[in-house]
Amino acid sequence: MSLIASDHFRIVVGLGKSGMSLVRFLAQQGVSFAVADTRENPPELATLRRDYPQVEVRCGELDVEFLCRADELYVSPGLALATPALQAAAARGVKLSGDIDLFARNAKAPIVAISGSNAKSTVTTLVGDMAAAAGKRVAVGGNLGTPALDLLGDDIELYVMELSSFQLETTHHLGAEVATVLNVSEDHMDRYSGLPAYHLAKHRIFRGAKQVVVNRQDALTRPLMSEGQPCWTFGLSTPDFKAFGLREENGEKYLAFEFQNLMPVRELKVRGAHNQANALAALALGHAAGLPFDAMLHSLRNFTGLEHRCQWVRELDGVSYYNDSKATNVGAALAAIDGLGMDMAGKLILIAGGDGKGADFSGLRDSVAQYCRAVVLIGRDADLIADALGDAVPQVRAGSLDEAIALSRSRAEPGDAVLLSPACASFDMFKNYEERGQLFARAVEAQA
Ligand code: UMA
Ligand code: ADP
Repeated sequence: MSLIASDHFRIVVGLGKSGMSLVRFLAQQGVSFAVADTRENPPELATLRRDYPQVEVRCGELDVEFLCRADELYVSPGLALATPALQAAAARGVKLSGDIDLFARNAKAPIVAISGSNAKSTVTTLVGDMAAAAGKRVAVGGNLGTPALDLLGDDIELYVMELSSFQLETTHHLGAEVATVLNVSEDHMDRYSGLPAYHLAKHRIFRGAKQVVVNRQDALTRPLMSEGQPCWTFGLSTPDFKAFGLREENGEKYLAFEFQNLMPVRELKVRGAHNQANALAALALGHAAGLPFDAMLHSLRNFTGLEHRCQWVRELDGVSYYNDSKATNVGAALAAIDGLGMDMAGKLILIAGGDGKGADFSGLRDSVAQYCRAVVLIGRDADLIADALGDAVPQVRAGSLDEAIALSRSRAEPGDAVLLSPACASFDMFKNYEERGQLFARAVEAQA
């Protein structure tokens, strides 16, 4: 049975991946709707015209009168709710909602919901792997790849969802079996008025959650209003009741739950303290969702990490090269600098810079001073980073990734590592972070 009223008229605003999944879903439900997009030629326009020629589409500047024909607007995550036409429609009583609300209303299996400024994709993938290893029919997606509505299926036993703050802004009720905000640090400050607004958006993930998972090392991950649900925690400290953490015994460090050691940390294939925290977060979420430890530990032992996240590329002249192109904000770059820095004898040559999205880079200074030999700056906001780092370590500018690699190579000493961890989005120089990471890896591999 459909959980969507058939006498209402809706407009899907945005015709990218989310918008197209909404179109498919609404058409299948047999409800009436139209589509709008601020772009003249949105990515899915040809598909819509081919598969749903009867659906009305308006491209270009949003028309408030048109939007007000709807009872409800399903707004794509890429479009800010502050967009004046959306606000004008809302002021006239039109409900603003999104694909995740519809997904939550129609999902019949428990949902593991994962947000956070960083590590969402890594932890979501891990929990998905764990559920599959436990023999569950699991659907994994959301901000990570497949749009939520495309995942719905009667045979699914568990949904593991990565949710961005953009998707959560339009989510009124999620009702997850277990929800977490893995960490909170500044990101997308070009879209939010400040950290409090971004934090509030992320915390909508806890609405209706039956259980929560909290990061002991980040107070901003605690639900603002606890509804008295069971609360599991993770962190790098020694765990206590209902907690996952690290315990050291006879010189060996273990991933541990309460007073039980689960597996030695050295059996993880991913590097750095931040990845140990990610493994613990995944264990906590999986445990709350009822997954058995043997299947979860099997997945952890086999997990080699996702592309562009602190990914080892090669060794050259005794220097390791890491591609962390996915570090599009300061928190992610800090995790990589600290995580790798404290794990190695040598120093880091950091390649950073790009589109800073209005971030404050001063948080990088202490870690750069502690772990880096030099910093090579690229991209539009290189000057902002240079000012924030001051005289922490020597800095040089590069006009391209190739030049950045050459400059890094000339400064690195055996035992060092060159780390591309930009702390910025890539759009000023590249199509996306994947292209930036691929070009870096290719150029590093081509070095003779
Ligand atoms: N746009 C317009 N006008 C519109 C609608 C969108 O100009 O009317 C622009 C937006 O400004 C944006 C771009 O189009 O730059 C894409 O927006 P979209 O809402 O159409 O995006 P989708 O294709 O639906 O993809 C979205 C997520 N994208 C964003 O949130 C920007 C994808 O996450 C997600 O995988 C997909 O839904 C399926 O759920 C990507 C992302 O970058 C990976 N997410 C951000 C991040 O991880 O930092 C939040
Ligand atoms: P997201 O989906 O939230 O962007 P990813 O798993 O793709 O997260 O990782 C994004 C970036 O965050 C990577 O550059 C990675 O090195 C960094 N990162 C990974 N784990 C952590 C962590 N626990 N805390 C902070 N940053 C992290």
